[in-house]
Amino acid sequence: MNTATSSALYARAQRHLVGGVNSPVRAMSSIGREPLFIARAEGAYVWDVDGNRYVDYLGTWGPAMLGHAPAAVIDAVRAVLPDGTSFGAPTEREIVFAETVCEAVPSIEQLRMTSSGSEAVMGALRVARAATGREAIVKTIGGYHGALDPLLAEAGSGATTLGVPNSPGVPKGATATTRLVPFNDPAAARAGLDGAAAIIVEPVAGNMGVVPPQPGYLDALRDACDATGALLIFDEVMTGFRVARGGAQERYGVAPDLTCLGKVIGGGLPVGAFGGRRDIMKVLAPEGPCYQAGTLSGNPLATAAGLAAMGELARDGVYEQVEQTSAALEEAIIDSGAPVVVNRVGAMLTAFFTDQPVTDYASATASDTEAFASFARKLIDAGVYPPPSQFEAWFVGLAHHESHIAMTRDALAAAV
Ligand code: KE4
Repeated sequence: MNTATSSALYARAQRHLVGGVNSPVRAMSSIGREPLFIARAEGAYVWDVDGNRYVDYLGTWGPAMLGHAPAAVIDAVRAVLPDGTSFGAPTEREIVFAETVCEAVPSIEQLRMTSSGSEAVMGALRVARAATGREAIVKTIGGYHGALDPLLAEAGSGATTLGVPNSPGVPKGATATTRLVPFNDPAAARAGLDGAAAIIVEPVAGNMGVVPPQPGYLDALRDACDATGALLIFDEVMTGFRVARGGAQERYGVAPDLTCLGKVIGGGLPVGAFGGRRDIMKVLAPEGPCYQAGTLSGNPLATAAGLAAMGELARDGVYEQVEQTSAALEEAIIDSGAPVVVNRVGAMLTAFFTDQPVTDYASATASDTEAFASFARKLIDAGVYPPPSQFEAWFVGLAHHESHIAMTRDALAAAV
């Protein structure tokens, strides 16, 4: 692929944008190449600024469940654009948005909208701490929930589960009440939950690569929270409206106390939301004393885009369709002969360059990241755009069809 224009833009971008990007993973450093600058996207494709077309499985890190620039979303935003872009006041569409989410995710009785998944997680943690009067938060090793101080934590040295910052600039105090336990380890979670406010978990891990919950794991977390009075928080920013219309909680039949959403529910515009039981959410200002706020929360364009996306995802057969296409992609990767283990849940999957089952962060990080990097670079050169990291998910959407899987088979053969 000739990517000279991307390269020139990358050089220029680095003058005034740190690292040339507005989010680190976009820099493609973990696959050892310069980032592609994208000119436009439509359906299953993205085009870079050099005019190269790629079958896209990055899916803008999850939002593109309908594919790119779906007519329903474009038309919905175009229709409301002339009415203004932000009012800083309540609108009817925010009510419809909240009703739509609560209908799709019954464990959410009341919600608060934000402009990103990270902000939704920040709000959920604060509500959990305010509602329980407790401070400790349990998270899983390898779980990613956004760039917020309390959760930019890793396990301290020795047997302790107490968090220490995993980034400069995160104060020790911010992670001092964070406890780290391995994903898919119910006993560790139960032990960590004594006296805790909550556990936050990606019910299907996506940020260590895709790691499904082992049978009974989510139920065990539910029971452990009931036994300790801690709250169960499902971070469904990635899984929400993706692994089922009602998210992982619908797919696995486990109801959390609080849920965080983002990505798909915004149709590609900046949206996040957190919500849950009314008796918990009532602590939130202005009803209660627990503070949370956002200038653009519930933005009129974002709610229009999100409602259009969720509306399309209410059609009969959409989740069966995306399940079939995702299974076909999984099969194509396995058929390619690449030395990988594929984990998939619905329309999200990861091909790990390892020969062992991947069930947690430790087994995920045993993967050969150099092999993945080489594979990803070759896929890009062959016109397929995978997530530029071994520890991210490939996203399938409604715009992927058999023809795209066929193109992907060819690219996989070239990459292998
Ligand atoms: P945002 O603040 O990026 O909207 O959401 C944070 C977040 C929260 N929870 C989960 C489960 C998430 O996956 C994310 C964001 N995911 C990353 C990578 N998978 C987004 C990509 C990026 O950081 O640029």
